[in-house]
Amino acid sequence: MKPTLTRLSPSASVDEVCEVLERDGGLIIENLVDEATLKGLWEDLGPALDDWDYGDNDFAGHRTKRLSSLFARTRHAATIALLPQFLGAARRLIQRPVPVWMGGQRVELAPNVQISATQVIQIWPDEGAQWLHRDDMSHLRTYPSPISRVQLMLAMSDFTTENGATLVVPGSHTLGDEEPPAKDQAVPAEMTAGSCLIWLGGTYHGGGPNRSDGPRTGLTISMIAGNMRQEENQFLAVPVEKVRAYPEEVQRLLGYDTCPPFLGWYESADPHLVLQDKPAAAGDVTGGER
Ligand SMILES: O=C(O)CCC(=O)C(=O)O
Ligand SMILES: [Fe+2]
Repeated sequence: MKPTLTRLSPSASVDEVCEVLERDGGLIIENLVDEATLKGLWEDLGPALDDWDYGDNDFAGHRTKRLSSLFARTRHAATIALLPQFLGAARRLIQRPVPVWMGGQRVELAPNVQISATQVIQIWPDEGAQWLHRDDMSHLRTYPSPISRVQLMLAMSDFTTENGATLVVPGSHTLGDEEPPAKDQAVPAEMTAGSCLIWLGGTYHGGGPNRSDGPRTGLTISMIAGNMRQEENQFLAVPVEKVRAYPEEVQRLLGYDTCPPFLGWYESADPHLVLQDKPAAAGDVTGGER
């Protein structure tokens, strides 16, 4: 029997989201994003998408447009990254403590989370199905594996079976490395504009084939553990003056943060200091003699 994707309402709690994600590896939250945010995203991203070229390989697609650097292109990217069920679930599932010895002390340290990749993916008519994959293959994860990536796909237009709704294999997040994903178990994440698919880095999925006569547009943001390299280089993607205009939580999610105990330091200090107006001092990060 073909599995299904659980659908939750926008009032779903982080507990519920985590429970379903751990069980199924993916779910849909219907009508999570309001009209005004959707409209703002289209205003900010639509013109660039119109001018954008298609991809040029089998993974990125040949009839698919991919627009990245979203935190440089639209402030609404922050609204999506901060959706409580998405960020809350990512924090809960990724920030799991790991025991280490610090001298004679057994201490538990948990990673922080950070934004990994941001992209609008617009699949045009006659695009074929993308091959099923795990997104955390970019970090060469082997399975079984702790959860290190949680991802969201916002439907900026309706997602249907005909127009290329993301294909998801529920339950595939627990498959071992030697087990290939079962194509016949892939379910299209059909959802209306404003709804979101959330899935784990280990869940097999892929862009669906577009057999309709119009494009399908989705916006994706992934969260990963802070001790992994960001897939999209956010320090190059988002100019620092744009980073400065975001709230501190977003700045830290973009990578201006350390992962416990001290990964990512700059001048032996918290890299967030480069965004603050601090006088240069020894050990400070805002300048001074090196
Ligand atoms: O566009 C989609 O529905 C999914 C695309 C995808 O999974 C990817 O490019 O990694
Ligand atoms: Fe993917």
